[in-house]
Amino acid sequence: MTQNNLQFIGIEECSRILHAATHIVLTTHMNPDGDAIGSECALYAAFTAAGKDVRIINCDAAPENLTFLNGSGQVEAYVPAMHDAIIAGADLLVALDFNDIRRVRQMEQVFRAGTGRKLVVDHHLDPKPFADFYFSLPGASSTAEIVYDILESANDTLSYDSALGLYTGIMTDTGSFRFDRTTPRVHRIAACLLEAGVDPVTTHRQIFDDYPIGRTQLLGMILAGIERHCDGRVSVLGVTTDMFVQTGTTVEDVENIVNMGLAIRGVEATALLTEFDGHIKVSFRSRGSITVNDIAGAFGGGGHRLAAGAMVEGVAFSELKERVAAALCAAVNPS
Ligand SMILES: [Mn+2]
Repeated sequence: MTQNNLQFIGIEECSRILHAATHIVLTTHMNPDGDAIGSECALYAAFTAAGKDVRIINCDAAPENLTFLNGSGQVEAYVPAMHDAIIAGADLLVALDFNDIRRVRQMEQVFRAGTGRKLVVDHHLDPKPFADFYFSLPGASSTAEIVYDILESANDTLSYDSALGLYTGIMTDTGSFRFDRTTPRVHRIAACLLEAGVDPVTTHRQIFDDYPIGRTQLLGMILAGIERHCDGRVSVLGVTTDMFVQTGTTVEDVENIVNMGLAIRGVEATALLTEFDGHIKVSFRSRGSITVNDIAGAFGGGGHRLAAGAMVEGVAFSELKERVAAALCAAVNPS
């Protein structure tokens, strides 16, 4: 099926493409999250077991709270001199958990130049042209759910290492099984992953309850500065570089904090602005009355209906905060 000239494929063809490859490079988006790293680790375990040469090359290193994943030690942060030849020589490049090549930042050129087949496996809306094949399921809870389907369709026994990565991806992208695409099927898959040996208590603790003190101090600063707009229907949170310096934290420590903006009675939509590396990341969340992927699109980004984001450069932090608040207010309160 083609749409906007993109080649959309189903699970059988996706599996055929994966199984036909011998030298595979897996990659994912900047600031990788549990779904990104978990999906990579799951595929890494399955395909190395099948005798393939697999490398995980990302534009950013794995966050510290995901280094317990078996396979996360294989995640390599992109260095041109080390990795350009490997990417150029791969017969398959797999883009996991993103659908816009700008999301790999400094790896964009080498990815585009690669002569291997390029396959997107993803669950975000509005894929952009840069790959040969798109296995795109915007209704899926997570990329890990899609990877589960791929591995299951091969009828191989799911290894513990794969199961741990998939559980991590599904759990983190569903906000610990509470976001809107937490379907009966998601719980059935989770059950299979527990049967494969995953310990849900330890896994959740390793990801969410093992932060350095600075993260909690940063959270305090962010929450102290919360703004409410249009009669409390919109909230906006902000993190500046200065706050990272004061608490000894990094952008990794902001993961999931945006959801706290929605935890307030009456709030329908929220945004979190994060200033780092000379740009500002804006994360949008909606409780359901409005969709935020189009709002993120107006700022040059995209994502899901209820969770989306954008990277903005060249706008002052306070000005962008006002613009974001205005865009959310206009959406919840259309004139
Ligand atoms: Mn995801």
